[in-house]
Amino acid sequence: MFTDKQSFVDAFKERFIALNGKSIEDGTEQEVYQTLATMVREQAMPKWIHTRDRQEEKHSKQVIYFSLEFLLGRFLYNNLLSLDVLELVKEGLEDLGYDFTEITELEPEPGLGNGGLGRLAACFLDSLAALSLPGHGNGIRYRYGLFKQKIVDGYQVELPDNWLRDGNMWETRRQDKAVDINFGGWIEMKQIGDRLRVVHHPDEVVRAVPYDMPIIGYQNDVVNTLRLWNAESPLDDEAYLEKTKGTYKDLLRHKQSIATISEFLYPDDTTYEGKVLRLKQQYFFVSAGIQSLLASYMKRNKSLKQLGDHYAIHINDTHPVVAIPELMRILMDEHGYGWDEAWRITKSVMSFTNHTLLAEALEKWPVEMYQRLLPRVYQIIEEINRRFCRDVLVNYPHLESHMGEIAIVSNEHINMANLAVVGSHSTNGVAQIHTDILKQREMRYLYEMFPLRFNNKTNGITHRRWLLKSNPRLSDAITEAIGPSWIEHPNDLEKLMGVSKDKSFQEIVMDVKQQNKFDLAAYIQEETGETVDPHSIFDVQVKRLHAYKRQLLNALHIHALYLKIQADPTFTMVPRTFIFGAKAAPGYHYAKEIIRYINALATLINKDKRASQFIKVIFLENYRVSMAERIFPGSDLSEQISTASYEASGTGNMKFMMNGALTIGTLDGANIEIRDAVGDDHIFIFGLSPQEVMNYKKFGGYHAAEIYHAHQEIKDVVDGLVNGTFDKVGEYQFQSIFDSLLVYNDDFLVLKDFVSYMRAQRRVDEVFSDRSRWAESSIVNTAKSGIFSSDRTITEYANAVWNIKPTSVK
Ligand code: GPQ
Repeated sequence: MFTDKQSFVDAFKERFIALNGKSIEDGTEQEVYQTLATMVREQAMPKWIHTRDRQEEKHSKQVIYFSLEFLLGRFLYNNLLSLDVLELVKEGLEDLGYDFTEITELEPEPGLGNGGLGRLAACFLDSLAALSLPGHGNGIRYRYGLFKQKIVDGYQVELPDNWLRDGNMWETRRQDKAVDINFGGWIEMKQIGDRLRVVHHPDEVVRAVPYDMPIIGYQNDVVNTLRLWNAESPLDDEAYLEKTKGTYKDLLRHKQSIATISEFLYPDDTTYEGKVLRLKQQYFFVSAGIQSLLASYMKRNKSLKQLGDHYAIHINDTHPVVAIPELMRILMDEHGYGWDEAWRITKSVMSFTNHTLLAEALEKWPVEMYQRLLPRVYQIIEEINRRFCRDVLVNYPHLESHMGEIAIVSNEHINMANLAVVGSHSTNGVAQIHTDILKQREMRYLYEMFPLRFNNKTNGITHRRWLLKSNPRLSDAITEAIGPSWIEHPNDLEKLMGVSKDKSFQEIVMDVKQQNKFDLAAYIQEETGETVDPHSIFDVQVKRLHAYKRQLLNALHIHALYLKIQADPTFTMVPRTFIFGAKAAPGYHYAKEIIRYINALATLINKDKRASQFIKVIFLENYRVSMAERIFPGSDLSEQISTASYEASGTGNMKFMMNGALTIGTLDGANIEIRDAVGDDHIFIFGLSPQEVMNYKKFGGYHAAEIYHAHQEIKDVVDGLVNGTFDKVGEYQFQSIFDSLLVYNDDFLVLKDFVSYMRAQRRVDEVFSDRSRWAESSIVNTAKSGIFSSDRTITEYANAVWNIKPTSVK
């Protein structure tokens, strides 16, 4: 234990020698990182045990957040901050001659998620612990996280992310808590005593071994747990050879096939992949999570009747929905409950979040695949479906004609979203508009049947990572102005409204932004070799690449500016740096073409002497959590330009806002709530409304070609995709993008919103030229961002969905 700088330095020297068998003078930075992490971990261990004891002792109800993705980012810095030893460790290490930042950056980053959905899960864990709520994560310990992106000649290339190579300093393997998971085989009904029992004869058994990671609450002594499961063989090698009479080669093949289950994260964001391996992953971590939760519950209870008073299971998107029939199975087959009782218990435990309206993301598993892999679970799904359909016919006969849409099994597929709504007590969307569309359109019939189950929980982000940690300059300026209460109560950021018009505070905030922009410019230089003007507007779009997110609209705007600069020797504008970061799913060819287009624009513009005086284009490769932490603080303008009604919520929008960037955006997802919070004067809204978009989609009436022919500026830009412009910089044409707009009629209404977007961008220039106005807007954005702290979101879930209470452990 260390409590001041000197005791830390002494302990560090001793630990260094003990761990590395050499003196600190001969140590590498990697060894310094590992020694430090070990010490921080040790500091957390007693609190971890204490938290578990207190939560058990007080019989606190707990939530287990089941998620196939946790996009965690690095821990060291945040853990030091949470344990309240950041300053002393920083100074201590510096006394020892190390660069603290460099050491923290040696930590491999657990990128166990794709984008918003996975990062939301990570923010939620942070808030649960900070609010002293008994809430833990359950997921998969992927051997490889999300791929590393390289850009080669403008093309995205994927490389494996071997994040576990040098070990994960935060995890603890808990072999004693391993459980077995059954796949395949056949089902037998057997008379045992006076009961007919279900016996499953699996043809594959996989051992799930948990690795626990501490989730340290912010200066409150709480340490919750993220439990990640690793897939292993249940037999040791000799026993396997003995049992199967196989060869050594068979053994290796068997081990490999099992390890595959926790090998890698599927790199698709918002699209659904119907692969057996993915289904295995889902059942693997869900069954393991439920078994371990029940084992711990049964230590203190005899009956499972009150399970719902002690545990909540949250289903993050449809990926863990198999939790519903799996809990039913265990209650009935292993604990002897009848259907009705098991069903009541299951519904009381389960709650579900939907994260998208995109049809291609809604999971529908082929019946045949489920039957083969999970025969008993499938029987239960069929019975849930049978009872549900009967309920519809008896009590909602007018819905019979919609049975195909609302049934759990139809067209030889299992509709996982329907199963989630029917088998849980709560279904929520992630922003008000998204929930409204779910209720009125996507799930309107289920909403009619179960109106009380539907509710909204607008997403949030942890202000501890996304402001306090990543933007120390702004954090200090805020604390200087309004005191430190906002750290515990982010709504107190609102106090900044009192100084939003104060010229001297405006100057402080503008200066902070300028310093952050210098840092970001230096980072860009390091990463890309490109020099950017730190006084230009830093206009940033960072998020997964997806057609609906419309990076294309941004790119076409840049292209249009380039053409203007070419055509008009007197042209002038406020200088801009356009910054992009985006990974595309490896099989998403169109998205990869957009990346190539952005890079082609960068090549064309950045080497053009005149154009590059006004605009520069930067594509930062391998966008990830740690890079995001560097980008938000130095951004002026936040691009949130999805086709209205397509982005369920967005969370990057909240991170920019909190860091004082102004949003240019459509009325989509949480942008609407951001607009409501800051007011129209402090945001640049453009484009079609959600209703207008939905009307075009439903009734038609949009013709991209008409717009193309009616606006010379648009025609010139779109033609530029294919007229040889890019041959000058050695890039090929962009025929597929051209075709998406004109042959396939521009699914995402890019051309429809183009003029309105251009106009909004010119308003940005105007406002930016008025330093005081911009500063005021920036302050208002930060001031109003408190409601987008995930502490607010988690408090709402805790009260209205999970019914869990803070358990103080101090
Ligand atoms: N989201 Cl379904 C993902 O990141 N991945 C997914 O597979 C699905 C949704 C996002 C969604 O697109 C954003 O609008 C949300 O802000 C985010 O989930 C968190 O709810």
